[in-house]
Amino acid sequence: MYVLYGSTGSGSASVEAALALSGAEYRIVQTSTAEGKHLTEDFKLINPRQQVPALQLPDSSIMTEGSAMMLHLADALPAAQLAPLPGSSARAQHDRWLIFMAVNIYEGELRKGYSDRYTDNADGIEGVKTSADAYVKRHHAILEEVIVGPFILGQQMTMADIYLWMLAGWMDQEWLTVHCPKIAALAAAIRQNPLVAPIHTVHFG
Ligand SMILES: N[C@@H](CCC(=O)N[C@@H](CS)C(=O)NCC(=O)O)C(=O)O
Repeated sequence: MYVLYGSTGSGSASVEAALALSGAEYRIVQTSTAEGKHLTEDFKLINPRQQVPALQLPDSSIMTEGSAMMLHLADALPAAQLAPLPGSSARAQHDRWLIFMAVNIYEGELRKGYSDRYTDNADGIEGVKTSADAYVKRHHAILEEVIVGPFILGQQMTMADIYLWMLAGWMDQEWLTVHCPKIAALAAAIRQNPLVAPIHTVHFG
């Protein structure tokens, strides 16, 4: 049994969808960041960084970093075929774009959401937010150009696409539809998957 420590609308959404689509047995431990549930001493033992998602594996070990969870689940539950074979060129491209999203887009979203953490000067907070917004959009635009369609690598939906569905959920939907129609269509297709639809509603309404 997998145990996912997650919070509504957070980075745990993609891991929850990946678990559901992989047919894994899992349960969610609600760790609402809005209510400060991640700031307890107990949760610090689970993730010293005090962030969600955190994932307990069936052997009781715990991992953090959502993008690493997506890669791990692809390999641990290969029957779901949510990533190209390890070692293949297609897998290299898959991992490349998944990490691209984690270190650029997700990180940029954190600068938007927690702008005060990125400056010592209260007057600088708004600037952090607006530059992060432009940064996130620039990286969505880069991704838009490389999407083969309908999914990032072509016909097969992968963990990278599930991760992108989550990132797309955090975007201004009007901007996304106008500037990144391939991302908007990919996210809509994943949202309509019967296993993802209820998860989408919980996280994005
Ligand atoms: N690098 C981590 C980032 C995780 C992260 O920033 N999670 C946010 C929610 S999306 C969080 O827990 N925020 C609460 C806080 O930092 O106080 C990952 O990719 O999993």
